[in-house]
Amino acid sequence: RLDVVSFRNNNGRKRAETSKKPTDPETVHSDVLAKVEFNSGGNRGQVTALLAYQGLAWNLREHLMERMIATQNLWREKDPKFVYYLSAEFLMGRSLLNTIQNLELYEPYAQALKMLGYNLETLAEKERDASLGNGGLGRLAACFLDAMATMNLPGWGYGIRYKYGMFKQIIKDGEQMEVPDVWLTDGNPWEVRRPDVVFPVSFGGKLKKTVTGSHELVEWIPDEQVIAMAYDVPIPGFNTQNTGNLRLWESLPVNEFDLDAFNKGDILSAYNEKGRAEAITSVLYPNDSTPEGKALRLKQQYFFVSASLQDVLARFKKVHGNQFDLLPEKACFQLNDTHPTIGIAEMVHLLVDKEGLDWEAAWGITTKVFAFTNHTIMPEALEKWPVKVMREFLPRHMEIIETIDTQWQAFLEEKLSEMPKAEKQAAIDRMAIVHPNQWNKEEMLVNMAHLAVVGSHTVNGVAQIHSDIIKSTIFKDFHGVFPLKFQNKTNGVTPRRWLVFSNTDLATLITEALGTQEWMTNCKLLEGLKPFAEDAEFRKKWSAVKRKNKERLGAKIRELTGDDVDTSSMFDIQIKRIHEYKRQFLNVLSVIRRYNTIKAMTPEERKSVVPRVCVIAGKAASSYERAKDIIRLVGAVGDTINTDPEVRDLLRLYFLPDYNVSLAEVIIPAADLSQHISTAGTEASGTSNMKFQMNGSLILGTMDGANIEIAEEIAAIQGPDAKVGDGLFIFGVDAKDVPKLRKERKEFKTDPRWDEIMDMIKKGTFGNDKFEALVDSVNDMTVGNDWFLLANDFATYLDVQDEVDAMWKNQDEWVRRSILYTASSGKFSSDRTISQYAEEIWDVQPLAVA
Ligand code: F58
Repeated sequence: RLDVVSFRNNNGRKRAETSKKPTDPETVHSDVLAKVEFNSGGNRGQVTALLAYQGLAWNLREHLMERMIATQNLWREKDPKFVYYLSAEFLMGRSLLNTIQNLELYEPYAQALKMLGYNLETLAEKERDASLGNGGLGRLAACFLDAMATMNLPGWGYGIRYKYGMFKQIIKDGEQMEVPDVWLTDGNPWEVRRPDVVFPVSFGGKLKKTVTGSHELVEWIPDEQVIAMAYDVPIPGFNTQNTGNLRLWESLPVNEFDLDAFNKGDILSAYNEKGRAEAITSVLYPNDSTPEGKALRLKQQYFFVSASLQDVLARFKKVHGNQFDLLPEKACFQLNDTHPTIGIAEMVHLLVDKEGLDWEAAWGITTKVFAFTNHTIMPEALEKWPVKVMREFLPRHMEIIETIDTQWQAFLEEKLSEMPKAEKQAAIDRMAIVHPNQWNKEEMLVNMAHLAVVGSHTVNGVAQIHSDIIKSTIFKDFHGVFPLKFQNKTNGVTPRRWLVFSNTDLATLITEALGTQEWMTNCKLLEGLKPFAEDAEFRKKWSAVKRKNKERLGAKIRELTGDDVDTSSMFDIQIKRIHEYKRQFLNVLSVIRRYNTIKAMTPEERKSVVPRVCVIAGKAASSYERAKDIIRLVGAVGDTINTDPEVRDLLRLYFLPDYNVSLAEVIIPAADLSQHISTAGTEASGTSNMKFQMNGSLILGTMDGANIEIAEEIAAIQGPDAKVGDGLFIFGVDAKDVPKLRKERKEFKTDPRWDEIMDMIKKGTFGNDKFEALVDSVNDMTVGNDWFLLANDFATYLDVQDEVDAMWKNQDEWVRRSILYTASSGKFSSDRTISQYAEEIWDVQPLAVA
């Protein structure tokens, strides 16, 4: 731990202390005891682990609040331009260690805890993850908040305080079961409830119109109203006093209960309103396959966006009164995917209906303050709301959207006036915001992505290839009209959580080598590790750290599965949401192939096999049957392999349950190899690939998403002779060939090894299931037609797996590469991403508390 302290002392740089709170171990100890006693009524003599955790957290929250208030005071005084990151998801994970380390208070807090009889790391595990997100998109939002705070950028996150976050995944008899994530039972010491910050949010009802002269006044008379109450979650920056804020909204009834009904003796319906109001923020993304589910999701989106915009406008008006033309100089709203897009209509509604601006002025302001990020081209994820649903819940907004659409189409008429008539009309139809459902022409839909593109000044993808693809596919026509609107912002991840705090030994070694901890906020400095890749002594230390991290993961595997694994084996990892396009199935096929190969070997031949421990983890959406089949297959194949005495010393396969941020923090630092094997053109970016690279895990992947840019950086650090792909294990078809290959898949001649494995699965070799639907999805052209081209990539995938084995046998080279991975990972810090957003989209400048 001493080494770790050395990078906590801020390089001797002095900085102004705004914090008055003493932080010596004795004071912290007595402070924590006071919290235990006064906040939770605990007994000083019997501080349970939970009480100790809570006491500590409450104490830390005071530090955070002090800093947050100083930050907000400065920002209020200077009135800089702010960015508001609107996101239905923030996948924050745990806060305790992240806070302590960001505030550079590790030593006194660890000591204070020792006095209480606890170890800080052990205690940290008492905290429930804040899992207010599904996957990459939600975690990206969390990394962005970290970067914004660290870089002193004036900005807040705005989202939903779900009572139940991402479900807990339990595996029962090989099958995924979803259990509600009851994360708030013990309270949440990291948030501050703000009963003073409340806004009404309305739904339903009808419109009343009065015409005076040429002016039409529209009044929305809703038939349902709830209250949005704020919770503030302070976001510590690293190596700065600045502390950001994530404001999450909870939905409450306007009246605790209906007194009328109560008095009439109808006790049950007296509580109805309460239940209905609270349902809005109760669960993260409820199943949207039923109309009720759909309606609730739209309500969630409108709920948090409306509260956020009202909040921002209220603060703006305090300073600038009604000078709304100044708004674009003071505020920018980043839409994290289409989920908050209804904000575009809400802004028009607030400016026109509430503030009395005329349409042109309101629309002009609106298009100057919104910017939109797209995260996927998967059609099922591109939100389209039935006009019927939208009109029922948001009649005024539906009307506003129709007006926007009419004006948009009129604009296109003019803009495309050179085009032949039929062609022009087709283009206009393709770009319409409100259009018929392609499967049911009777039904009209609001295309939220189209609304977002029309209403925003900038549209960006999340990796270069993805930004290029959206310009030539889903937004092709729009790109033709507004070429300059489109940008790329390659994703990034916070090196603090994903390297410095989750892999402290590696961070210490890096700091020792570079002689500074500057790299933690200036990741390009990691390039300084390059010469160390050639230093045998350093490589030894590097391997020792990896080995220790593998011991830690080994212990976790034992805890979760009861099995011991050999930590000298290669740890081969694939962790991400389970989805057909991410191709966990392909991974399992190669594990089966490996199993077959080992089975066919003589004992002598087996001596040359590279032992592997394969780990897969991730959640499947509750209604996604094919993804759930994949989980069952991993379990069944794992059971066969892990209990086979001829094979289990050379190969293991585990599915680790309940993948979340905290589990990722243990897995990633321990990976030797990580797999990012989506069909080229399907994964927008990926972000775990960046986390693995930072932690020196070699990458086996396709030329997809950010893998491509990772490969470019790894090539660049090797010098001018290296080609993109050198140093990684790359395989698979090219994104540009995918459409053609899909058409030709029927004629594709599958590899004999593929056929053999399919037969094995179908025969019921693994468990008592034959996985028919799953097998058909990649073989039977009448059912599944192998949309993600597993068969096409199968043979090259096996070849590249052989290359992996060969490379592993040359450990010097393997470790050399591992060091070069970390050395070349600087680009993928979220600090870089955020500074590009700040400069190229938001026009927001840092403002640091002195
Ligand atoms: C992910 N999207 C992309 N969506 O798949 C990934 O390539 C990218 O790196 C990441 O965003 C960040 O840009 C993603 O995570 C979701 O989780 C949706 C949320 C709403 C429900 C459907 C899934």
